[in-house]
Amino acid sequence: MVETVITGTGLFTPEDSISNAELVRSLTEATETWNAEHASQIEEGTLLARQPPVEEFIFKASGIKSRFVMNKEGVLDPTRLRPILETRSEDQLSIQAEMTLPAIQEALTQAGHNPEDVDAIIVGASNIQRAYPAVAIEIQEAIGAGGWAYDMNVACSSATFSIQAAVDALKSGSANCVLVINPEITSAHNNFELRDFHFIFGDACTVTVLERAIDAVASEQWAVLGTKLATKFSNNIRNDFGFINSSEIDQRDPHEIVFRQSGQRVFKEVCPMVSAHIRDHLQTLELEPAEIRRFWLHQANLKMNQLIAKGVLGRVPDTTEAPVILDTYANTSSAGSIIAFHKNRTDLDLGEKGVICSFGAGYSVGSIVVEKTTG
Ligand code: CO8
Repeated sequence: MVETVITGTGLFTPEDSISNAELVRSLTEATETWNAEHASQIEEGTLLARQPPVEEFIFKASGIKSRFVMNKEGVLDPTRLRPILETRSEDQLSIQAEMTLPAIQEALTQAGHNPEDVDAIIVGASNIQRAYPAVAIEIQEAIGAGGWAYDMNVACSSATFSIQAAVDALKSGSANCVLVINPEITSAHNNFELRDFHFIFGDACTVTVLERAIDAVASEQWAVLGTKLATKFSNNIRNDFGFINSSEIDQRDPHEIVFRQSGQRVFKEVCPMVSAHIRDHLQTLELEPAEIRRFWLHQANLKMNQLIAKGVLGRVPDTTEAPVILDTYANTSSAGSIIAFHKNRTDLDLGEKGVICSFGAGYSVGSIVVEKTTG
């Protein structure tokens, strides 16, 4: 059997960070303005007054304290509530390609490779900045990599789904050194106008280097013992933004063409699905949950992660077993579980095993079981 290994990871964290208090202050002002502008309809009963956000609710409901964003000024401007991003010409590197470069450099340095060694790039993200040409191909050109590149989108599971695609490419021989890149600019596709959604997301980019064990030179290596993906259709997390929008007979409400969800339903339906998925995956690999030293879970909600890990282990894990990064990063969609892996793995001993697991819109669930083999 061809053994595939993760030989490096990289992380780009934007400079701007926004605390819950700052976010709540700006949305409170925007809510008061909106209610004043719609006072007559609210009085007539044709519109409901918007409720201002409550800072304490955010941490209690989600475990989030702050988030990083590509542009703080625009998000916090109560008259705008979205980032201010420059419009770039075709000759300039696009913003989504640009944010990947520091993370690529870090990941390749760990792997002991140069960009010319890379012969496949998969960009997986919840929101890709344009339909084509692929951002992955733009990155390939920018770093001087060879081979092939493409973009894919499986929402929050884009990293694990693209890791499985990379593993399959390495096993089949269609690639030798694959970069999986997850550049998430969630702030440009979040709804900062509504208190239910404004606090959930943050921006970041992760990169993972995968190759065959026989080619690897990195001082730290993680064997991929197995990958398992699953999907089940649900409308509970949805974003109808797309090229059809402008041709539709009935123009959509602007709130439909950004992120929206039924958070409670997602919570109730996804937690048992993910616990069962991980248990099944471990069983297939003839591993007991107790043999897993660490769970690098998707970072959407702290209670959700505790419930999922409890469904696997039979008890609530501590933060060394299931590390938390969403307190400072919030939900960075596909990047979340890889950020957790990137920041919390060096203390594991050789032979120790862990599970990288994502879950999100689709629904989609992906798990990658890894073992530290070198380092
Ligand atoms: N301040 C005060 N009150 C609030 C606030 C706030 N900020 N937000 C909500 N409330 C209110 C609600 O309005 C509601 O009031 P009422 O009862 O009067 O209607 C009340 O609090 C309770 O609301 P909820 O039931 O929604 O609260 P929960 O306790 O369920 O917490 C959560 C909400 C945190 C959203 C929780 O349900 C959750 O985390 N669910 C799981 C979410 C999840 O994992 N989603 C995955 C989505 S990500 C993904 O798959 C990829 C998409 C990525 C796209 C990125 C683009 C941006």
